[in-house]
Amino acid sequence: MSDPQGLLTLAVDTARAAAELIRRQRPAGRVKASSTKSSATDAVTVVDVASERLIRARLASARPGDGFLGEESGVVDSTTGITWVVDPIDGTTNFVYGLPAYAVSIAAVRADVLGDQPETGSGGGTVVAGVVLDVVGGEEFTAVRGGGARLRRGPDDELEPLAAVDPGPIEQALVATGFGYDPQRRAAQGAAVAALLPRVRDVRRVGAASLDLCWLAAGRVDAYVEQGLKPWDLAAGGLVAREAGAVVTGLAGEPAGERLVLACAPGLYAAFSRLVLDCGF
Ligand code: LIP
Repeated sequence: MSDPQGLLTLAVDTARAAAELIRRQRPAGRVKASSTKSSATDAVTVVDVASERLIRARLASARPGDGFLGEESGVVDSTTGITWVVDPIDGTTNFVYGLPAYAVSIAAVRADVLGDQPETGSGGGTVVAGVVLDVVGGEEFTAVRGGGARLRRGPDDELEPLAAVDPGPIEQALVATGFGYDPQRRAAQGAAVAALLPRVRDVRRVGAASLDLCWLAAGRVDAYVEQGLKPWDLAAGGLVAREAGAVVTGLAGEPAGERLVLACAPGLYAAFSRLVLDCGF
């Protein structure tokens, strides 16, 4: 078993290498999707695949026997008790269009056989270290379980601690959200967000869950809610948000997962969770 700090150092080095590959391989203009997955808009590019291949190779070389769960290449069970949960480009649609909001997300999860979602308790794992690296802006959000969350704004900058900000009333909250790729699910999510919009300050739809969660940790939004997240969208950013003091959970005491992720500062949780239920998420 490795110490969380050692796992984090490996994750950060690997994320930096992947981000460099993504920057180098992204052509100017719009990127052509090489295939789609769950729907005609759920794009995959050759750079997604190349990034995940690099991440997988580096982690396997450094820690043979670890498990791996990646968005583009599926799952390998662990023989070491550690599984890596990886989104090689979180915010793929932004990457395709050249919108500067996409990240490499790498998390180390302590589990022999990973359940459907880390932190679910249903055979799931415990996220012990994670990094979310904003490929365009260069910001690195990191956390180890029980060790707090930090932000390095650039390669020459110091690490600064992160703390989710306790905002005022829910009516003043800036809420981040997102939508799945399934058209039917999007219709329901759109209706829920339409009901939410007049009852909060405003809504932001960035397109990368890992960045949404890290920006919550940095106080750039007050709350986040989304349905349909996969383990690789949630694992690293969820740890960063938790370690920055945010509540990251599902509805009615369920763990955060595909059904719903709700995240906010503790002082906002009662009002926000009531509002989320009331709006029909
Ligand atoms: C994205 C998520 C985002 C969601 C998008 C998409 P991907 O992940 O990070 O929160 O709203 O629809 O699922 O597919 O870019 O890795």
